[in-house]
Amino acid sequence: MSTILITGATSGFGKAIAYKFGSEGHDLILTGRRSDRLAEIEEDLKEQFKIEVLSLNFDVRDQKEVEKAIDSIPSEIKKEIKVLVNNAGLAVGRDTIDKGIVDDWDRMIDTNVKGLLYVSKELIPILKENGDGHIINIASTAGKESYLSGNVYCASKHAVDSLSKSMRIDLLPFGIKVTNIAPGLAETEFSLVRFKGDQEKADKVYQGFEPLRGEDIAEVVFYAASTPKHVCLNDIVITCTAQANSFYLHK
Ligand code: NDP
Ligand code: 8X3
Repeated sequence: MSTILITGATSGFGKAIAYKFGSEGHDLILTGRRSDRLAEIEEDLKEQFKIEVLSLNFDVRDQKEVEKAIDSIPSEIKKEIKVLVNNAGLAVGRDTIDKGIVDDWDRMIDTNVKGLLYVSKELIPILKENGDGHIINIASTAGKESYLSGNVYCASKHAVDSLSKSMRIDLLPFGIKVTNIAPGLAETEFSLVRFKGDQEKADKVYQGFEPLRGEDIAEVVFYAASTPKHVCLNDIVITCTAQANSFYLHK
């Protein structure tokens, strides 16, 4: 059983992915900024599944912190890491570009693009060394089509889509698989974060249809990580049945 490192494991997709891999007996390295949540999830996973769980509490936007955290992983754990799930990310705000807030833009670009790069930079040498590595990037349907007032979030996810393609090419000589997963609307804390804590606004996003859940994404991530050594799922778009793409949602 290999060890899986999941960024943004304190809620939503990341948490669901942790429980899925944990239930299948994999050891885990979980990351996030909310240390109380990390500790709670770590304890529960250990108790339920009798697996090893290491929590790393850092902000993916801080390159030095990322470096320090990954460096702190004990070597006996490091050598078991085969899968990196780059999941940490967020949308902040839903303004048209002319009304955009610079701090929102920075948070999205720094987290979704630069954070993903910083974590990957630290993990790639480990995956190279260990062999049979796999990077799974959580992109979005927002990275396939830009929608009204999605501007910088959509751009950041287009960047993830593009980085997945580039990583797959650059890492070919090392046998590292790269899978891009692009989910559509899913009910997590995503909209609560996007609307800066406005629960009513967040809830409205998912009214009138059945959105995806974290568990749906976890199943897909697990499937992608379970294909034979010679098979790489490159790009997976997953929406709820009520959604066709960024533009068409049947309520
Ligand atoms: P959540 O808000 O539920 O989870 C986001 C996770 O990312 C949290 O664990 C959060 O942890 C972590 N995170 C955010 N910023 C940072 C940071 N600076 N440093 C470290 N960790 C961070 O949302 P989702 O589960 O929905 O989102 C997960 C990913 O899926 C994101 O990349 C999102 O863009 C993408 N996505 C979401 C969709 C949706 O509709 N929900 C659809 C398509 C893609 P903490 O706050 O503790 O740091
Ligand atoms: C999240 C899905 O459509 O809200 O990436 O941008 S969407």
